[in-house]
Amino acid sequence: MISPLSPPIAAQNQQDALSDVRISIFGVGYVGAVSSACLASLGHEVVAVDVSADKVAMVNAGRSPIVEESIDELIAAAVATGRLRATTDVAAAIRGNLCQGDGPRVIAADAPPALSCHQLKRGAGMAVLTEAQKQAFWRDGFLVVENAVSAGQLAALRAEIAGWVEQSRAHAAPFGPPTIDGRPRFDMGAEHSADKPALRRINNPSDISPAYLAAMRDSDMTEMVAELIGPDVKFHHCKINLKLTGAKTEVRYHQDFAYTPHTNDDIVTALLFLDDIDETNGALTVVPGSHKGPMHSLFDGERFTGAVAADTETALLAQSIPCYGPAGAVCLMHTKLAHGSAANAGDKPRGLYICVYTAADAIPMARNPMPSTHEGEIVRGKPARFARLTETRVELPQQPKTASFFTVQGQESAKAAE
Ligand SMILES: O=C(O)CCC(=O)C(=O)O
Repeated sequence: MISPLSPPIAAQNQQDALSDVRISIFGVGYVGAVSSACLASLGHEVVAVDVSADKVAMVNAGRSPIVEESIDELIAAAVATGRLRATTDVAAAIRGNLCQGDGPRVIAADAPPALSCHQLKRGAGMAVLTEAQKQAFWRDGFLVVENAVSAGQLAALRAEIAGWVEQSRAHAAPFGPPTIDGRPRFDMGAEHSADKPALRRINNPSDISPAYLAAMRDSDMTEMVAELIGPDVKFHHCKINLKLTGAKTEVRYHQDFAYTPHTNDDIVTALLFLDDIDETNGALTVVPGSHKGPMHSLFDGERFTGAVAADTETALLAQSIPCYGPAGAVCLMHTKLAHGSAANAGDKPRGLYICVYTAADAIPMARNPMPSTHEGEIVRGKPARFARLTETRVELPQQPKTASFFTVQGQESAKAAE
């Protein structure tokens, strides 16, 4: 219950001094709605921000989006006096241009935060990545940043995966709505069974899932990529690599550019952690600085193996470091960075949502190994009028025919009984 708002005399002077504080509160859940109502009834000017247009409309109509004693009256009174209003416009709320007067400003968030720190920065027109982070990316060829999608986005992505893993139990071989080049959407390792699913790949989930499409198009991850290779950024393809517990999937060392050569290498592979990743569950490992060259061939003679030669791999592994982080973190990786990963030896799954973005003026020099209905979509800025050429000689990859590159790298898919 909310206590009646009659501040004690001792607090009255302090309240008068603060009565022109302008406050933006993010989220009108229990904490945000109650705080907004109480602070407005104390005389402050409050702008409540929420992603839900319905909640915002309720507050502006003088009604509470939550159930709590007295809150409807407080909100109705605060809205009637003009001290409380609600909006979905994050930027305006942060910049303060919804408030009147020049009093001090406070920005507060509902708990759990309705908006990530990156979203608040974006809303205020600030960069998501710091200069030091950008320099680290160009120096090392990779950067791990936490909270690259909101908590809500992450939950939606994980819920989709759980559903797809369940579906895979009913299949003995790669299945699903085909990709636009006619290959199965879902691929499982040879060890897959109904009891112990080994779903290892979902090709272009953004083609079939609104949650994956939204995370690809409009998340802090997208923004970070734009700050590295933007302002004009184009989507190339995406995939999910899963290593469920007991699965044998590993990723042999390679550089992505050898699969997806373009006229220039302003290309970022963003690997979003769908699970907490540590030393137990097959973390991505990378060789810092390897994006500066050389490019390693993925051919053994005339055969495209999709991986570097064994002795090269040994040398790269000796210089490699792992990328750990909580679910929701992203590893932003330069397209020429050498990387791979071992099998999951632990008891928790490891999922990565992998989105490939290019500068708009990087033009493919080979067919997309995983064509998407969204290929070429401009996710930030505008399309390029000119192609930018920085590459002089590139080895052209072979087009995959099977459900995923794991087969190219020598790891068979599950097979239905004859
Ligand atoms: O799943 C991983 O650990 C790395 C993914 C990767 O290198 C790829 O799919 O190209």
